[in-house]
Amino acid sequence: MSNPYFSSLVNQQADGYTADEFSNYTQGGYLMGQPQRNICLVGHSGSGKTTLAASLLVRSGIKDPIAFDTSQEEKDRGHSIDMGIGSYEAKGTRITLLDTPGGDEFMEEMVKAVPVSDLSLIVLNGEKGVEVVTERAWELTGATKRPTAVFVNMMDKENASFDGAIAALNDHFQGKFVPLHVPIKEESAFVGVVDLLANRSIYFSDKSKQEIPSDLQSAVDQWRNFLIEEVSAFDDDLMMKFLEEEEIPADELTAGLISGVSDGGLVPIFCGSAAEDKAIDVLTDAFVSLSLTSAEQADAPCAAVVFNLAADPYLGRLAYARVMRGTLKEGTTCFDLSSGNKVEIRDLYAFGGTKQKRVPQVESGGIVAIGKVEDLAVGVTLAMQSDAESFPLPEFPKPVYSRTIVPQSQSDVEKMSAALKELSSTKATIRVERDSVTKELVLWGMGDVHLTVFIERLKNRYNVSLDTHQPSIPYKESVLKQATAKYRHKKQTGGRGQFGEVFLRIEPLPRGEGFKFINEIKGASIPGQYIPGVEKGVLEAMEEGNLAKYPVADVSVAVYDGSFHPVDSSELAFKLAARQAFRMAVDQASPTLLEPIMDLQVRVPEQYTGDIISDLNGRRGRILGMEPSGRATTVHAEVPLSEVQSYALDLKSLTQGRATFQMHFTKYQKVPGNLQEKIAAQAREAE
Ligand SMILES: Nc1nc2c(ncn2[C@@H]2O[C@H](COP(=O)(O)OP(=O)(O)OP(=O)(O)O)[C@@H](O)[C@H]2O)c(=O)[nH]1
Ligand SMILES: [Mg+2]
Repeated sequence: MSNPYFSSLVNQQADGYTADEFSNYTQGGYLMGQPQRNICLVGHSGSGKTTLAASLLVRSGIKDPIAFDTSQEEKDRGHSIDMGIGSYEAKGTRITLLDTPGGDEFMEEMVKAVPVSDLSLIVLNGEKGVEVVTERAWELTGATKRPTAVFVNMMDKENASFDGAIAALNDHFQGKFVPLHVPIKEESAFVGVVDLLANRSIYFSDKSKQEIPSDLQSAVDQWRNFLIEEVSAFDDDLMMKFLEEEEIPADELTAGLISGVSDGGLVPIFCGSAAEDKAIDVLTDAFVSLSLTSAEQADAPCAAVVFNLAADPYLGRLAYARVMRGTLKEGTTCFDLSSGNKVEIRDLYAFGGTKQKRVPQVESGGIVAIGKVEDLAVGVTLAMQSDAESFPLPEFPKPVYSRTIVPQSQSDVEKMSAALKELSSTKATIRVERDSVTKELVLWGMGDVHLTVFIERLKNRYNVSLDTHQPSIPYKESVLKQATAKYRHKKQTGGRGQFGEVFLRIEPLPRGEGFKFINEIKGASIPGQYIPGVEKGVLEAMEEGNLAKYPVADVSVAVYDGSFHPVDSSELAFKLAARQAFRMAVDQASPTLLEPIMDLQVRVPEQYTGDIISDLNGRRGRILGMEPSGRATTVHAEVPLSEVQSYALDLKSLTQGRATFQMHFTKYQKVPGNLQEKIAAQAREAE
């Protein structure tokens, strides 16, 4: 799609990207045989993930890493929105960093990044310790026994506390956390760390100095003993040495640690300062040595999982995949295991520090972007064999917050639909749908910030301007009892007249059953050719509504008698008669309004359970059950949609962002009498 945002970027990029450079990469076999480590950075917003990712790239010699927070919306906010991917080389290993946003409404990126990473690094703000999104990150990694490590960042700050962070981790999560560092502070300055594996100090300003400060010695002894004890549990030889109090060399300890981390049992903790580039070299060493990729063979039949989609300003739509098995090669054809469709692998790009590079193939363990593929969805597995095993991603959170979108001008109307389709297809937690009752175009997402960013992006990239408002509630109408009515439509307008008479009986149907039309005419009171006219008239009247102009649902309508005129009757005359008869029958049948009811699962820390339940009661909610899960409780309830349209925002302020919830439409239900009158009056006013 051509648009001003993309073409301006294409021009900028073209300057630094020569054709020679391109062909070099296609010849070079850029990734062949090189060990790969994919590391995702996860954790709460503002803990310093993006700063750390950029510092690591700079450290490796990349001068101007532009891999992270590149979009206008990220620059404006100073927060990540999309997954950022950058890579560098250390000790012959290619390390690919997946930097994820820590905003709770952007959790989708974390769900995509963790499963394709060899190690997840949870970044903590050293002053704040465990925060809300730290908990979400832990659920995805440590709690599922995936290889995980922790980096306590911002140790340069005066109030940062490594001990506090360790205590918070142990307090919140059931993991075997083993510190590998102890920070060294002089006055309040962060000057070095004690490396517990090597049992020596590293000073940032004086590489020759190794002694352990005397005031730290007892803490170091205690943590080193703890480390040896925990690591020994993963290695029988070490256990023997530990029990017999033999000296354990650093390399044996490291080897034990690797097996402890790779099966998710041990979670090493590092500390440093991303902004001041302190103690982050050690992290790179750990990425190389601690995150073992499983024994994947490059010559097995290829399988790769698509974990991310992006609209690249220069290369167009890219599908990011991690090769799980075998080698993904340009020019081959794979199966999309979800749809069964064949997918031609045309352009493959791997990641340098600052730009994507064309490559002929990528071996198992590698992360690659596939160009020129339009129809791939996030989460699909591509494989050479159509019956290969797929690698499913965890379930994404479902959108819970909606706004109606309205184009600002005629030119926005024209551009909107293609732009919406292209942008929303890259995100699993964004959905656009036309409400069948209100006819409004509704944008669904995770919260206000999420949707605001999406709408800004439509403006910045596609020059589409949209206004938003709270969606109207798609009420429906129905009846509570049986009633009958008859109507004769008769018109004499000179020439041929119109005549049709219809007797209708209306009855309520069980909720959700919609509409049933029954023809009970026996004999010739209404000739067969006019019956479709009767049904059409009923359907039109149902669509128009009666009480408050909402569509009528869950009714059965029988035509049981009538009369006709041999010359003046027509399908149209019977349609008009049926429309009127239907309205009259509804008036007699206790008409009622129905409202959409949502099924809600709210997961809250225990201390908020009482508040959540009384709040839901205040929203006309019906509590269906409560289930403890760890230190949280899941409250299950049914609540009318009109009461939870801004629940995503309200729940955040009720619980300081500590709760999460899922919500989906479950059924229509009668609106209580007092409210029904109010809604009907509003609908009449709006006309
Ligand atoms: N003093 C100090 N500040 C830091 C450090 N690391 C990051 N910061 C600052 O903290 C702020 C947030 O850093 P980011 O790297 O954007 O945080 P993030 O985790 O990527 O945040 P999200 O993208 O919102 O999830 C920035 O102003 C950084 O400069 C650190 O080690 N020390
Ligand atoms: Mg960030």
